[in-house]
Amino acid sequence: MASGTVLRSHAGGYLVYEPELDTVFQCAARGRLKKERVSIFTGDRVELDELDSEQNTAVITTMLERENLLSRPPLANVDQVIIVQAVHQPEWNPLLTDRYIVHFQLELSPALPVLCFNKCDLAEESELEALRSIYEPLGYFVIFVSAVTGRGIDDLARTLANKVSVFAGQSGVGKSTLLNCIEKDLQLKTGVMDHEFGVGRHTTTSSELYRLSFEHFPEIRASQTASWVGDTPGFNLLELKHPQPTEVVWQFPEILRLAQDCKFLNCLHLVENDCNVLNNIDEISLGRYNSYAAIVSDAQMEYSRRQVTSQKVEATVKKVGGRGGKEIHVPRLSTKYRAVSRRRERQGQYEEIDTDDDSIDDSLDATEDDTFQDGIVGQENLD
Ligand SMILES: Nc1nc2c(ncn2[C@@H]2O[C@H](COP(=O)(O)OP(=O)(O)OP(=O)(O)O)[C@@H](O)[C@H]2O)c(=O)[nH]1
Ligand SMILES: [Mg+2]
Ligand SMILES: [Zn+2]
Repeated sequence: MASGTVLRSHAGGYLVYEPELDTVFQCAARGRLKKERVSIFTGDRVELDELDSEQNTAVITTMLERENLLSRPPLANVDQVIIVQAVHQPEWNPLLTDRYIVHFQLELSPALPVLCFNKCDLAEESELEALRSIYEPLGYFVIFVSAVTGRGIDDLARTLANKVSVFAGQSGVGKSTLLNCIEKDLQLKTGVMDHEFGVGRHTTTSSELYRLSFEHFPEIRASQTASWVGDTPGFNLLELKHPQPTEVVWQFPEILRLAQDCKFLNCLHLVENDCNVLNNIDEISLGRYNSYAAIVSDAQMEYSRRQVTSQKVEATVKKVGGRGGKEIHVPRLSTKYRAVSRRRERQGQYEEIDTDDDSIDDSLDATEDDTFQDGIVGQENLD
C-alpha cells in the first residue's frame, strides 16, 4: 500500500507527496473518512489507493496515526516550531514573542520552540547580544539570521535537517523569504512592508509543507533523510492558547524557579506582599516579567469569559504522587497525546461498524485549510 504526506488542501481535496514515486498526487478522501469525521490536515501521513501516475491522482483510504497536531497553524506531526521575529521592520515586540513562546510550548510540550531573529542586517550587534542574553540562559536555542546578507542561514538550515519544522511569526518578519534562501526553487511569494504602519501585508495565506532538498548546502544534503518545513500565515492574537492563570508561571522557567519557594498558595506573583517572586524580581528580566503579568491578565480574562459561557479551561499541570511521598506538579499532556479512554475506544468501534460505505467522496467542499483561511480574517489585532 502506498503512503504519503499531505502537503496542503487543494481544490476540495489534498495534495499528497508519495516518496517511492517521488510524485505529488491530487487526492480525494474516501467517503468513509468523511463519514467518520476524520479531519485531515497538512502534515498528516495517509495511505493511498487507486494511484494514477498519468493524471497524478489517487484516493486517500486511511489516515495514519498522528503524533501531534498544532491547532494554529493547523499542522500535524510537527517536530519543532521556529518562531521567526524581525529585530526591526516590524520592530521586535517582546510581549508578542513571549505570547508565541507560551502558545507553542502549550501546543508542542515538552519541545521548546527555536527562536529565530531575522533582519539582523538592520540591527546593531549590541541589540542582538541583548536578545541573546534574555533567551539563551532560559534554554532556548537562538539563531540570528539575515535573508539579505546570508548571515546565519547555514545554522538555520542545519536546524531544519531531518525534522518536520514550522515557521511561525507575525506577518512581514520574513518567514517566506528565509525559506526561499534555504530552498531557492521554492520561489515563495514574499510581501512588502507597509512602512507607514511597520507591518507586513499577510502575503502567505495558508499553511503549506515543503520538502527541503538542501541543494545549496552539500554538507547537510549528504547526511539528511527527509526534512520538511511548513510556511504559515501569521494568526490572530485571539487564537493564542492560554493556560489557567495560576499555571502561566509554568511557561516561564526563571519565574517558576522563584515561584516554587513562594509561601502563598495559588499566588499569581503579581501583588502579594512578601511573595518570593516579587522579593527577587531583580533576578528576572523586566520585559519577561511584564510579559508574564500581561499573559496572566489575558488568562484571567479568558478564564472569566469561559466561566460565563461554561467552557472549561483545561489544566496544564497535574498533581502526581502524594501517598507517602511528596505530591509534585508535572505538566499535563495535551489531549492529543493522551491515550484514548476505554469508553471513547468502544464508541469508535461502534462508529466503525456503522460505516461500511467505502465510496469516493469528491464533494469535500470545506477543507481544514479553507477553514483556517476563513479564521484569519481580522488579523489586524496581531499587528
Ligand atoms: N532588510 C531585510 N528585509 C528582509 C529580510 N527578510 C525579509 N525581508 C523583507 O521583509 C518583507 C516581508 O517578507 P516575507 O518573507 O513576505 O514575510 P513573511 O513573514 O513571510 O510574511 P507573511 O507571509 O505576510 O506572514 C519583504 O519585503 C522581504 O524582502 C532581511 O533579512 N532583511
Ligand atoms: Mg509569507
Ligand atoms: Zn508569589
